[in-house]
Amino acid sequence: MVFIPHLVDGEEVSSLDGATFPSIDPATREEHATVALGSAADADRAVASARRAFDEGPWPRMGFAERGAILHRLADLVTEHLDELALADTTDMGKPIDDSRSKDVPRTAQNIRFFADHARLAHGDALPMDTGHHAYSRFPPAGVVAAIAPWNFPLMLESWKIAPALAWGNTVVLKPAEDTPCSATILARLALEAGMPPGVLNVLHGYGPDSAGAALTTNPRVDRITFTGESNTGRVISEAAARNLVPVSLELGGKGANLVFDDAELNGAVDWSIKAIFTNAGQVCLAGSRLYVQRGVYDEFVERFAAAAQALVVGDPKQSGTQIGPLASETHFRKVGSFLDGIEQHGGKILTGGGGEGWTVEPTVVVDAPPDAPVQRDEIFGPVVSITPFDTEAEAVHLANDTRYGLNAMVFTENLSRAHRAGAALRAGTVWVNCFFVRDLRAPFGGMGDSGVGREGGDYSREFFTEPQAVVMAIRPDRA
Ligand code: TXE
Repeated sequence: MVFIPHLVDGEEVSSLDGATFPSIDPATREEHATVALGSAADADRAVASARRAFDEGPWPRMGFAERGAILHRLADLVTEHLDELALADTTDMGKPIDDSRSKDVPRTAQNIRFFADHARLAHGDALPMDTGHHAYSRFPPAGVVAAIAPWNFPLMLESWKIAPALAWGNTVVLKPAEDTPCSATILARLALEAGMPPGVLNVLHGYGPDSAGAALTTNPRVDRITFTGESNTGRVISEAAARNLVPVSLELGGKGANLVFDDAELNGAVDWSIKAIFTNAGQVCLAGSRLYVQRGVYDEFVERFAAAAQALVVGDPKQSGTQIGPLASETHFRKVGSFLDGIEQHGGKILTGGGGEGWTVEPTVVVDAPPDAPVQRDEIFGPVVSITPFDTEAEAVHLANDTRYGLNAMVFTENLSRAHRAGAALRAGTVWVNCFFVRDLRAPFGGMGDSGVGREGGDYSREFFTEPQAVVMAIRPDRA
């Protein structure tokens, strides 16, 4: 059995009390690794290491080019270890291996490179003042960052947090989700190999509430908390952060609305809508789980969409060609199952799917669900979509905005004015028109309402991971 240690101050270590927990492969439902189970004392040790590396170590004092070179070497190593990293995430949480290989790991390397370059090339304000002064801005690092990560895109989302934090000169304690510990430890080993000084990137394994995760959020020596996960967890973390007056960035759940108008190019709309809900078995905060289709194309769209859903390859996630693997854990499988059990009782009709073997749920298409049914309101985080017809643009926008979430929305139309109009009326952090999932890493990413607080990406990440400083200088008159 593989042992997955913490990584603290450049050393691979067990928990102080020797405790461990199992990591379960959801495809086999068997333990595939034994993981160090962090306690509050382990969290303190990891924060102390990051604190030392920040207060005394070379990392925050290096130039951007020097730090950037180490980050680029890390990205090179991530690419060299693509197979190992992809298999780690797939084994931990059941993501199809093709996706791990072609999306998660390459995007991890891309995140690291992007933020290394972004920090090196960024510029601030230079403000000549009328008063004989000159003001300019600086962006010193914030300090020690606690990064608490989810299990749905383990490595990719971890890199989305730690890359900007590191590029701007912070030190980090990363707590991966308990369901997906393996790739983070590999990444931290690669960071050392790339030349990152000990203590700059620490990895702490363990659970959230009353454990390692909570201990990180209450530690007064932490300067920033970045979290992705459940909305209610976000509330708890936000309260803990408020006590220490620590800025917190929360990327939480979603209930993405996907609007397909009569004039949409239907092949593309079907294709993107399938990807929007069934990628990663729907375990995506951005999932397009509420599909609204204009009446004129409703019947044809539903028929083609259901056929495409049935054609997806469900099976062994380690097998190339599989498009839908098992859900990430037994707990999550049971949660999705309880939503499925309630669909018909709440007035919905399952057109296709609903079953599955082991912890797998087949792509499930629901119609006729009333607006207040749980399938329309709650984040299921599984391969389950509800389709609802609409008549007018105003009605579609109203339905889309009738949610406590506000992470993302999609619009499929060939009408340029409608695309802009509807896009502007949608309360969502990201609006995709005739596409899905496409990202420019400079753009703001985040949500409103129950979907989170703050934005990440490009300058937005800089804002969060630094302490922007104004310097005002008096320019002395020439006395000569
Ligand atoms: O999330 P949690 P879970 C949603 C999705 C899913 C649900 C539950 O709906 O079904 O959340 O997933 C750590 N202090 N999303 O239970 O509990 C925890 O250890 C500090 C949406 O996995 O939020 C893990 O590392 N840390 C989503 C991380 O928080 C705490 C991604 C996420 O766990 C903590 C994942 C605490 N009190 C789930 N409690 C998205 N937005 O993409 C937990 N943690």
